[in-house]
Amino acid sequence: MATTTASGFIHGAFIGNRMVTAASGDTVPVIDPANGEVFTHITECGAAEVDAAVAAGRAALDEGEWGRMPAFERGRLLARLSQAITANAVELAALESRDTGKPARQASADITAAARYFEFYAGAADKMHGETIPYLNGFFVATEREPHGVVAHVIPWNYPAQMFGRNVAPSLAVGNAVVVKPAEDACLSVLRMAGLAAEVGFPAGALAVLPGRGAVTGALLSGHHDIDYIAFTGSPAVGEMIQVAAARRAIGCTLELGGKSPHILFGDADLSLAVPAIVNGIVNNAGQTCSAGSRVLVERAHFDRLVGAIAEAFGRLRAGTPEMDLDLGPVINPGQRQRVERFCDQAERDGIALLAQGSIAGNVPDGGLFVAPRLYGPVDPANVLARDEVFGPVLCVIPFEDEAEALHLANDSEFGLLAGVWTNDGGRALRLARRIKAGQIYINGFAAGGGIELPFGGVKRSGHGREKGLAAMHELSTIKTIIQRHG
Ligand code: TAP
Repeated sequence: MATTTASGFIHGAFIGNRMVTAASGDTVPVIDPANGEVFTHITECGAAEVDAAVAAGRAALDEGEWGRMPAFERGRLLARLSQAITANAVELAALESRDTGKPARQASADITAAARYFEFYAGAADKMHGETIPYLNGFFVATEREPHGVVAHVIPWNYPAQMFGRNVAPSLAVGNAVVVKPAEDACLSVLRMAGLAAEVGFPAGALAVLPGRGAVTGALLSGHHDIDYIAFTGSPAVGEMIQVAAARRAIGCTLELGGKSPHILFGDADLSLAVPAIVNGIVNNAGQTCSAGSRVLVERAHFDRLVGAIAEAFGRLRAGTPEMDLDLGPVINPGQRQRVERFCDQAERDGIALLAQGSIAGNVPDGGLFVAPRLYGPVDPANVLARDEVFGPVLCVIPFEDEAEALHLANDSEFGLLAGVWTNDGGRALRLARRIKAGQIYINGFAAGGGIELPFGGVKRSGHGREKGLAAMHELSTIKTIIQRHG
């Protein structure tokens, strides 16, 4: 998926099952977060490429093989793509590590998850049923599920391969033509998987990938007059723009905008389960996870013991290059590192105690974008560290007196994506789970993002709509009602 031109080695866009470079000749440099150096360039798609991708999708639906393909055959193609991703997993994981800085094991797990998305939706493609509806005498009424049409998927840099699977697999499964705008910082695995889709037989136009900056390619795609739906994952600020772009044309959109997800940790919790899950929930992917568990609400009567156990584990964490394969890699770009450091500097100015700090391996390259994981607390619930999404390996602890205060603090956030409840009191856990305002609640477990089968998404400023599971197929399709008079 790359070509050599006068301006160097460039990763092109994927349109109509071919790799093309932008007519403008514009490119964007891509840095390796582990050493801060530019290692390749991507083409930057402009209006010509966005028009071409959307038109190819429209033609694939209206005139091409894709729009006529039976659901079970779509499923077979998805299954073949899943197998191709698995067969190329080593290469894809290496690309993902280079592009994002992820430790090798985490990148490899992400590729496995991407393949699993296609496997899951391959099996589901021909199992979306309509229903019949009793109506007036002399009428037969049935509903059927239809694709929206040409769907724009704007995805972020934190999990490029997983985001590709999470968005593209259900969207293709229901029969949409899909146009993906990956993030400029990390899109190489996405382009490679699009190439694999062509190799396994997806017809031209079913899938396009348009690299480029968000303010250019992303804005052109989300504002395009001929798209039928937008699925967006990223920051609340850009999410608002996407919602406005969708509203202008009265089309639907899904927004997944991150969170400030709490753990509620009671004194009776099994710490052998809770501590590793809480630590991993903020350290995985260097904390750059929308569903990271970034605040821990701790029962005050047991504060020292509970927080001591988390601090001990936090102090052992180590950051390093993908090849070192330690607990976390670098963050994605210099701006992201500055953002995390700003929060830490502010915490120090606010006099918040640093309870534990992990380390950065001594032999990482000088220009690497590494951040040592930090645990702060106790933090005032009104402090910016307790309220804003850091998007880095920074965890804060907040004490609570009782169940009522824990519930209040959990819900005292503009976000509502995930929550974890840690207690051996089953009644208490379920009471809280039912009253916390969030899209996913874990009890005695926590996996940022959770399984492929599990509907996922937020409430409040975390966004709306559901991804993953069969819910994603409902979100990415619409219902048509057919009413027939038969006399
Ligand atoms: P965004 O800037 O929202 O980027 C997400 C996607 O939207 C990328 O593909 C981006 O392209 C694209 N985009 C940017 N501006 C656009 C526009 N005007 N129109 C259409 N698409 C546009 O999020 P990010 O880069 O992932 O993170 C930015 C900040 O948001 C981070 O500092 C992070 O803390 C926070 N945040 C991120 C997330 C997730 S899940 N990523 C969740 C919550 C908060 P380019 O990347 O190529 O510009």
